Amino acid sequence: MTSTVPAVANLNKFEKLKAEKDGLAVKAELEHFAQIGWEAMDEADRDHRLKWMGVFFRPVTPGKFMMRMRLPNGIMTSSQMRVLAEVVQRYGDDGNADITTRQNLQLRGIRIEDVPDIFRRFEAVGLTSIQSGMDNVRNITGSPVAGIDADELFDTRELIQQVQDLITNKGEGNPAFTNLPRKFNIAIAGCRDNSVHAEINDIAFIPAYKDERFGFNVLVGGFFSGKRCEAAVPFDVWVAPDDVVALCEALLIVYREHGLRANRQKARLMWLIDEWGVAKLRSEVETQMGRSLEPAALKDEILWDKRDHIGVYAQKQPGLNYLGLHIPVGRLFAADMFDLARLADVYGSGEIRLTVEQNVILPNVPDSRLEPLLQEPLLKKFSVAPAPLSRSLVSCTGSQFCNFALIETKNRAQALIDELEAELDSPNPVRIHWTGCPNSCGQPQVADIGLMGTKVRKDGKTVEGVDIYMGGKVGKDAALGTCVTKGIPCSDLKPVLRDLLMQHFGSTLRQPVAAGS
Ligand code: SRM
Ligand code: SF4
Repeated sequence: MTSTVPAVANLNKFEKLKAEKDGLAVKAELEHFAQIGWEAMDEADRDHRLKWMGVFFRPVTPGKFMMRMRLPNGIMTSSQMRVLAEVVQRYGDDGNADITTRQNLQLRGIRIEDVPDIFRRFEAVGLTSIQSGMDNVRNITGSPVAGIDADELFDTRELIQQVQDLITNKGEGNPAFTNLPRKFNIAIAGCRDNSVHAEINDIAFIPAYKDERFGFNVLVGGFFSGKRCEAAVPFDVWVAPDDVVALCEALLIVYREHGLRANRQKARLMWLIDEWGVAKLRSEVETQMGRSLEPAALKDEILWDKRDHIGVYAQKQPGLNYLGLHIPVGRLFAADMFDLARLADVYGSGEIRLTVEQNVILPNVPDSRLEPLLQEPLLKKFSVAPAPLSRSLVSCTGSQFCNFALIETKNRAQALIDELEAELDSPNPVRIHWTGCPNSCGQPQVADIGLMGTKVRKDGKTVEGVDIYMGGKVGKDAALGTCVTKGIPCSDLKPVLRDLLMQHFGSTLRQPVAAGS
């Protein structure tokens, strides 16, 4: 197949960087980087190519890198969690781990001199962070209760592992997929509640039956960016589970060869769909696969509202339960991580799962172990029954660690929700998502109330503020929310949110609020 990569002179900065040296090449240089230290490293290697190994230079905390894992389907073992805890523990106050909106973990405080040793520890327990940043496929999301949900239609775990193995060559790195035009998101849903936010992925598989055969209808092109946000569109394709890996491979090859590369702002798959139309994309994928694909099933099986899995639930295996623990804004410290690993071992099967709402699930807890587990001190901090507004709070990283951020998010989000929780009785959870800039990592467009960081003028000064999004619908008939109000200074936000919660979500005041508060 002929590549349509433009001539070097027309390449944007990142295409030039990749043409000069593939990102994955730094894998062989990690010992050298560890010896010379971050300040002596070539800047392109340090600031960009290291992301192919999942190691992110943080201009906000120079010398303290972030490491983004790959946890297919958001599932890990207690041994893996312990290794990650040991990694962040050595960095004291600088070390922590955030659960991400892709069912994944990001570690903080990492020193370049430790990276080779960290990778050796990862390998020993089957962890990888490879190809988790830049122009690679991100963590592949799946139903967080795969294999344990009585109502599931398909257990997504093995399939997601197979797709990850293809893309990463079983964690070794796969040069075939390290030079995509841009990032690429894949999600596979096996349940009825669209637990993966299928509509915001470049390719998503949603359950659908055809002539009583189980398979997936396919959506393509969903994405958020600072410039444009689009829900995925139907690909008019149905595939049996056995064809999912081959379809992902073919689509990635077509995208790699034909995706637009001149302008990085217009390089995601949807921009190619704009140029080609869905029918041409499908026919190119069919050519790549060497066979035709079946048209989509007439209906899919996403029939429910989205569940958040917080609480205690019986599994499909009689006598076993899973517990969804609420992790405030997804932030974990080393002590929490060790404790979660211990709880998984003592009460469950040593397995820990993560959700796209940045929470934790402990599966396989026998009925007889439920009571003692619920009495564990960690469950005071990570509750199975959190207050309704905290329960559904999601936040991206924000300015504490992210240099794109226009505002601080996580700490502010939690503090504000605690204050609102004290003032309001709220009958139901309200999904409030904070994101520090228009890149939308915190997915404000899928929220009941989305808050997107911006800069605003107040009293003659530039201050941190938000644009407010509303109307995001998840689960069945998912739809993106839209911006309803622009430029609210964060210092003025509390009464605005309070009013929204009272007007639209049935919250009531516990007692009258003093004017101006
Ligand atoms: Fe994101 C870039 C954090 C999910 C859209 N994202 C970044 C960077 C790497 C920017 C940077 O280098 O500082 C952020 C790292 C900050 C840090 O230190 O933590 C960052 N994104 C995150 C995470 C950690 C947010 C969170 O707190 O959960 C999520 C990590 C997921 C993972 O495990 O891989 C995260 N990012 C998302 C999502 C949500 C999703 O995938 O469902 C989106 C929108 C969906 C999408 O991509 O279509 C998202 N991130 C972006 C974009 C805009 C992409 C674009 O096409 O323009 C950027 C900027 C870029 O890539 O140039 C970005
Ligand atoms: Fe950083 Fe912006 Fe993404 Fe938040 S939304 S993590 S501020 S890039």
